[in-house]
Amino acid sequence: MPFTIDTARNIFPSTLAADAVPATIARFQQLSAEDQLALIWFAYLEMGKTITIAAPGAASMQFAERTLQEMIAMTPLQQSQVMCDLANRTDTPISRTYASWSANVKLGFWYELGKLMEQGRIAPIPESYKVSANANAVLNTIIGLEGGQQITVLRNAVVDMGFDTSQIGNFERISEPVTPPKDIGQRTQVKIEGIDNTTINNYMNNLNANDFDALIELFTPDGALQPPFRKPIIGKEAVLRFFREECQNLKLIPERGVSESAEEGFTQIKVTGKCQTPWFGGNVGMNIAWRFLLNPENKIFFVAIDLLASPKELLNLVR
Ligand code: ECH
Ligand code: GLY
Ligand code: GLY
Repeated sequence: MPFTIDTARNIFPSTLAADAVPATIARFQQLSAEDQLALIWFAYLEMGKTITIAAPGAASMQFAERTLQEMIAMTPLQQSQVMCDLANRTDTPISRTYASWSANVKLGFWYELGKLMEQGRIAPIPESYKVSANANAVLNTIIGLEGGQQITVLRNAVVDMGFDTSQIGNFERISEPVTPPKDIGQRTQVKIEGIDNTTINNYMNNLNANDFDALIELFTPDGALQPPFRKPIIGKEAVLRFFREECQNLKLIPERGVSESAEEGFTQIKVTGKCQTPWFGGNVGMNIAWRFLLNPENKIFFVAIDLLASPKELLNLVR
């Protein structure tokens, strides 16, 4: 039987992803908007003791600037209302604008708001705010997670805020400009123990070099990429857009892998290792598995990226 995207998703089924992340997000979504904002504030302060976040590039901030200025001019009550509307996904002009932003623009917006809240230019979360018992339990869960899982929970919480784009129809998507790929002389080459496959090496090296045009040519026309805790993104056009919008300046550090032949001349390859986001650099290493399915021409038909449950999973290369 030929592979479909659905059957491809099940390769290497013993891979253990960090299910704590979607489980925690689901509990978070049940909380009131006030509790959600306060919880993130307290989580952010707590995490700030051990990990530092890099300032967003100016390029990604220019898009949020007008909305930030608009908020600074509001009364504190109005400012809190805007934040609650975002968490509640209420249909307001700002919630619509927010929904049109890429993940990095949304994160940059909250990064700036956090600074403004500290300075008192945007209504802070009152120190005396008492979160509900449920919110407190979710907060404690988040504090107990490993760093890569913590920042994934935070990222997902932020990305899910704002008005639901599927209810807007046509709108202009706003994301940072795409920077040119790294010069050939600046590029790094990965070495993966147990793997000697040009497509896999080129995937890692091109992604590390921000060379998305070369990267996308490694995929079949109907190929798909499944980011952690998300549905597959299908087809070259959509995958290329994802690379340009969400994958600049990542650092992939694959360590080891296993390659096996699959049905119909396909090859399945699992690689484990680490990945860093430009937001936290070397401060937070995420434990990652890549599960590739290559067609007989060595093109990528499917790749899933999983955030692993624990560092122990880095050694799990069984089928
Ligand atoms: C304050 C209180 C009020 C409410 C809010 C606040 C601000 C919160 C802020 C949060 C900032 C959070 C950030 C999180 C960033 C997380 C980044 C992650 C990146 C993961 C990337 C991965 C990449 C994997 C991939 C690989 C591939 O091979 C293909 C592509 C891809 C406090 C004001 C809200 C400021 C900055 C988790 C795993 C390896 C799939 C991308
Ligand atoms: N400094 C993180 C970013 O702009 O993506
Ligand atoms: N958290 C995976 C991504 O950047 O899409």
